Amino acid sequence: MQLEQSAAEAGVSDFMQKIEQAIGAMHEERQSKSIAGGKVEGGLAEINDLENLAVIGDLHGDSKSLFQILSEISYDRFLSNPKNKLVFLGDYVDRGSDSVGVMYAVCHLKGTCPDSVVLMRGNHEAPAEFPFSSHKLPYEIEERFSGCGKEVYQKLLLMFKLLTLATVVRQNLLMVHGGLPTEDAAIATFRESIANAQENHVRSRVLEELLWNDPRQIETQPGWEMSRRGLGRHFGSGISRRWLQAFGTKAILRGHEPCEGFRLDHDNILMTLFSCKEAYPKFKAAYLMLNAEQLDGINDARDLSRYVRYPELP
Ligand SMILES: [Mn+2]
Repeated sequence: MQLEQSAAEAGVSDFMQKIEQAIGAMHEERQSKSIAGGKVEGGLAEINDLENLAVIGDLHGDSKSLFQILSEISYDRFLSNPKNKLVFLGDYVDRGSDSVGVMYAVCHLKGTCPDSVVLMRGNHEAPAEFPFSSHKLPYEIEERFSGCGKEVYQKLLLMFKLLTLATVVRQNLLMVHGGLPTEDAAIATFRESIANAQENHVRSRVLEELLWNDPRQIETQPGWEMSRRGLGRHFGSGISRRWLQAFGTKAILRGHEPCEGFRLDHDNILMTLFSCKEAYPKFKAAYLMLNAEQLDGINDARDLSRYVRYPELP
């Protein structure tokens, strides 16, 4: 694959250019408040008019999984139709060996096919004010582009601010990276709280919760508990139900936790999808591929699991 080779060989100026093109595309989307078939308000994308949907979960620097999935969905043809959407759930970097290659590729896809690609934000693309331990991206960049690491990383931080925080498709599917925010005020103002989460992240927990939360079985009030991750919270099925009701959607799709390709929680209204293999050899990589008719037919996340595919990895 040409893209795979370019990602492996790119020099610093080529890489910087890809990041700038992705920034330009995402900036334009926020200015015009639109993407083909839908609307964009800050960190929230809502897409109604759609033909096919593909979703890729956490990659964590696993460019082999990424290029295998891209080849299986025939990405050139898939992305040439602006009514098709390839959505990434975030966590492109860290843990695996090729964060730079993955970032190069996803920036290229967003830069060249802005209407068919949605890049969501993971906790590994968090603002610099969220210190967390496993962030080796800055070192990997410096290793590859010695002497230019700082400059490249600063540019990536600018790009991270523009990544999508929640994507709603056909009023059926609500996608986030980690989980749903637990506070009543965030749920009451659901569209605005997500749209403005990046801008409000110092005084509100919404961004942190979208990026870090995990679904758990929690029966007791207030329906959430602190997370052992140090950031974010565990949320119960009551919180999931309230968000589904707010958006009028039927299922929640998120990444953030390794699993056997996918996992169902909260009485099958929530699916976790994971797409990387390299850093988690004991788990499975998977992705999702379905058309609008199939999406319209789902009643919960269990129905979505029919459309989970496993990339043929060595
Ligand atoms: Mn994550």
